[in-house]
Amino acid sequence: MQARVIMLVDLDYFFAQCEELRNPALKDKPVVVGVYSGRTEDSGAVSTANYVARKYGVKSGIPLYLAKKRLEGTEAVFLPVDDEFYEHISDKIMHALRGYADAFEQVGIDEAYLDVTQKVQGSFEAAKALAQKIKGEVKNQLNITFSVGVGPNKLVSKIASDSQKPNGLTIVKPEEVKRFLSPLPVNRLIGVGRKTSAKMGELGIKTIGDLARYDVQRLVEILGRTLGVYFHNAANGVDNQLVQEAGEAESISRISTLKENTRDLALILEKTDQLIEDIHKEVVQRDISFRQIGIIAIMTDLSVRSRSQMLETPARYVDALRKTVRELFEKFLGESELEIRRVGVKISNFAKEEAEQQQLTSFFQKT
Ligand code: DCP
Ligand code: CA
Ligand code: CA
Repeated sequence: MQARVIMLVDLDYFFAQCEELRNPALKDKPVVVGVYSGRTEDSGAVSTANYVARKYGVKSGIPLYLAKKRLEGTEAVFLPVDDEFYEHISDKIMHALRGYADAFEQVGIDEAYLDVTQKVQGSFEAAKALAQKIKGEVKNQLNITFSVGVGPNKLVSKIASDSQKPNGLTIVKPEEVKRFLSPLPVNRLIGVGRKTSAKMGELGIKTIGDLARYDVQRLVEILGRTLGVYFHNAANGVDNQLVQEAGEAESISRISTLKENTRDLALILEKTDQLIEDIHKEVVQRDISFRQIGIIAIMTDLSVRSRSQMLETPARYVDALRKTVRELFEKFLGESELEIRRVGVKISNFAKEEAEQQQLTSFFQKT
């Protein structure tokens, strides 16, 4: 199998960069974006700060009063978070990035994985050129900078993207993975928090290289099978997770021919109930929930019609399916004259907990 080429794009000092975008005069000043809890004027925490402010030791998570203190005597500008605006900018960038990838997966508001294996025909040199091109085009069109990591899988590209910021570009070829990861502290691996890293420290494991060399059997005894194996693989730069679009790309559908051509709701629902049972089995088996429900009707003239409904919250039960399918068919019959020959039910927009490995990473995913 051809080695994969995966890119992770992480937007630089994102909330603060958005603020600079709509007010370029901020650019040379320290900019701090924070969540004001409202108790006193300065209570709350820093969401992020631009790189000018970071020179003064201001960073995500510290209290606002402390940021104020560290920036005393500067022209620092403090702003409250404006999620809606950041989402809007994020959507535009993600839309642009998606076009460069064979497969695309957004993670949080300011990160996305791009599988570009086909696009660059497996070449890391070509991937470097592509990353530079994307950087240039996004800077030109949207005036936003970001850091890129390129590696043979998601794990390596993510760590690579963190290693040079802002506006960084870090390429780690398959043969360089070990050398790249080895000297880094273990807490650079997703899932190694303070507790785990303390535990590993007691075992003499300080770097990812230490962890990679550590006896996997021992690791499993200490951390349990799932974590032990996960960390062993991760430390060795092994990660098979696919880059895949969350939701919309996937759907489950069933179609079947009615006993007779009809416009009778009861007859139609009798058939769709069977289809729903079948779909639901797959929902349970795959342990997913869905947000979109659709119906398909193939008319006696063989034309295909469809209708769908987006739910407010993800559902996973038969009841929600039955109810929505019924409503959609009621409405559909009111709008069309022809008799129906075949009917179908389709669900999409999945939220999912799929393989064990994926569960692990989403569980650990830092935003
Ligand atoms: N964020 C937040 N609170 C945190 C961490 C982050 O509200 N404790 C928000 C603000 C960030 C955004 O999430 O702009 C993205 O987080 P990152 O960790 O990617 O940090 P930045 O994009 O701000 O900076 P960097 O240039 O280091 O990526
Ligand atoms: Ca990020
Ligand atoms: Ca970022």
